[in-house]
Amino acid sequence: MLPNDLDRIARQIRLRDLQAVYEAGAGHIGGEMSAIDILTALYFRVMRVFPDAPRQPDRDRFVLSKGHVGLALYVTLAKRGFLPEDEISTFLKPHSRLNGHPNCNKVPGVETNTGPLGHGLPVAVGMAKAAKITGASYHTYVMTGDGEMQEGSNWEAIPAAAQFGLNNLTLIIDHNRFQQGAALKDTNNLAPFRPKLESFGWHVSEINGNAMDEIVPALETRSDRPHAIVAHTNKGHGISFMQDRVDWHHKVPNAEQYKIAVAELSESL
Ligand SMILES: Cc1ncc(C[n+]2csc(CCOP(=O)(O)OP(=O)(O)O)c2C)c(N)n1
Ligand SMILES: [Mg+2]
Repeated sequence: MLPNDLDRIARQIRLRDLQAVYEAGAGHIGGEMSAIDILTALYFRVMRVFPDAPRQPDRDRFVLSKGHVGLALYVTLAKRGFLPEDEISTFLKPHSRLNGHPNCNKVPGVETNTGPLGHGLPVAVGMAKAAKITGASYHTYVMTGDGEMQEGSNWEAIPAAAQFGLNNLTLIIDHNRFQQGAALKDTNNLAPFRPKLESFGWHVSEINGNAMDEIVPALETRSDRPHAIVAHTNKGHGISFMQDRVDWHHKVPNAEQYKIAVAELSESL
């Protein structure tokens, strides 16, 4: 799939995500918009996945460690054929499989439960290590938030991955510069990430995480070490009035804002 096609799919996923947040009256729209280009590249270009056989042993693994944006993953999985697209309208409804945070026992294609920040990377290290032990050929990808990197558990997993020589592991940090209620720089500012990751023995790439022509080659990069992609993104990317505004971490658009956002995202579908 070419970058232009991927961009079109990402816009469609953004639009469906926005609609679902509006209808459900809840969601984490800012961090969903920042992550969707990377999710699109993973599921529509880079990863080996089997929507009709989601547990196929050779499948590549993806762990959405920033589980609060589970909706973005559901929309991506639905578009890729893992679940019916019309199921998205059940998001957050009683008895729906599509909870606020992803549940691997309910949703096909979800590899592990996430939501409590700081757990996805340690789990992904385990998945990659398991592949080394068994000789399996799958690659493991994991996405964390930049605020999430403040969780100490990540900084135990990072040197372990280097020690184990996990060249079958790719960490993507969605570096949108905001966490919940504050900018990263005004709290425990871990940026810049690159020197810290390099000092732990990782191979590091730094990209525009909302530009398909940078995302795809970075995700396809392989080295002899675990690979971290510091993806510079915009929280709320694609919707002008949400971009880089701290309050859009989990605010829900009103009717007027919704109309504007739909118009912006529909522009070049
Ligand atoms: C352990 C833990 N503490 C707090 C929360 C509540 N919480 C949900 S999202 C969030 C902010 C995360 O910021 P970041 O990782 O930068 O995510 P993004 O900007 O991509 O939405 C917080 C504190 C949580 N889910 N888990
Ligand atoms: Mg963030």
